[in-house]
Amino acid sequence: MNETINRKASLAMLESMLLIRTYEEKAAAMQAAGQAAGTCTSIGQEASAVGVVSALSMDDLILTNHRSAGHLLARGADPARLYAEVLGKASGYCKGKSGSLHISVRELGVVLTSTIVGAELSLAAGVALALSMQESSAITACFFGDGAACEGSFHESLNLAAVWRLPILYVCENNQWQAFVHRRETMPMDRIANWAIEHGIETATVDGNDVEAVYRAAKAGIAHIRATGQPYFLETYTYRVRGHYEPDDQSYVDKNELAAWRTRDPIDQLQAKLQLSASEAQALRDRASARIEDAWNQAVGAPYPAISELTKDVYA
Ligand SMILES: Cc1ncc(C[n+]2csc(CCOP(=O)(O)OP(=O)(O)O)c2C)c(N)n1
Ligand SMILES: [Mg+2]
Repeated sequence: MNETINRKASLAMLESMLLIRTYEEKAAAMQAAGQAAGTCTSIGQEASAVGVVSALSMDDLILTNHRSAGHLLARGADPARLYAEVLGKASGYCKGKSGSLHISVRELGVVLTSTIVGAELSLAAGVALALSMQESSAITACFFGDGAACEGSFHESLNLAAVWRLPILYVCENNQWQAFVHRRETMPMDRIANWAIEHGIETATVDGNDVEAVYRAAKAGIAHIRATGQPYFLETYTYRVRGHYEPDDQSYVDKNELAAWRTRDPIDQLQAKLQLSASEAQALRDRASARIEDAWNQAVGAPYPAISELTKDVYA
């Protein structure tokens, strides 16, 4: 299947990537200025989030990991409510109680953000099983990293999904880094999809910096899930351009490798492909900046939760 993408759809994906980039750059800048807590950005990986999320239906469910802002914004999350969550404000999606690392947004079908590396994989199997038992046609998209693929829960989840025929779109964002350790040091091969093949799961590895290629591959994977009732494994091959979290001086990073990947920036590449004029491109960037500035100001001006909220929404 080779899904055609019209110019309007490509422009929408470009705008979505720009919004994510601007949101995360602002979050990092505010951390550096001492005005926000540390955060994990997905700068350089925006095409993976936008390509996959654009291919999903709104009734499909999403589970994600600590690098989740791109997935949330691509799904339509309000950046003001995301910033409010990071700042601990009452208007945050989880009333300011989750920060960026545990956020869930029920109305957007984002079931959870897992900070336990690999936990989203085992939970995705349960979520997909629940959908199957409800005879829902929705699928479960599970985003995780190459580091999570080194956890035992990765193989447990893939095995169960294959044996129980669970409608899961596994999205492995292979960004070459696992905190401060390069992927080369933790696994013997380059393509994580090879492990999924051994579990009897159909796979594709796609250029994770090409949003149109990611979108097409995700559409094909989703069609496979719907046609066969089997899981599908999509590996988006990409690179984490900033540090593991903010702040991170990246002193451990190979400068040549980083420079080579910077030339493959997903936003620059799509902008060039669409042959936008300098003023058209600037207008898109200005629009993203204005929206993010407004979102930040809204979040800063929002009230903190009342003291009486302190013991609500907690287990003990
Ligand atoms: C079970 C567990 N072990 C270790 C950590 C610390 N930790 C947080 S993120 C991370 C790296 C995860 O790498 P990857 O899955 O590739 O995701 P990425 O950060 O590259 O997006 C580690 C080791 C954790 N949160 N949970
Ligand atoms: Mg990684």
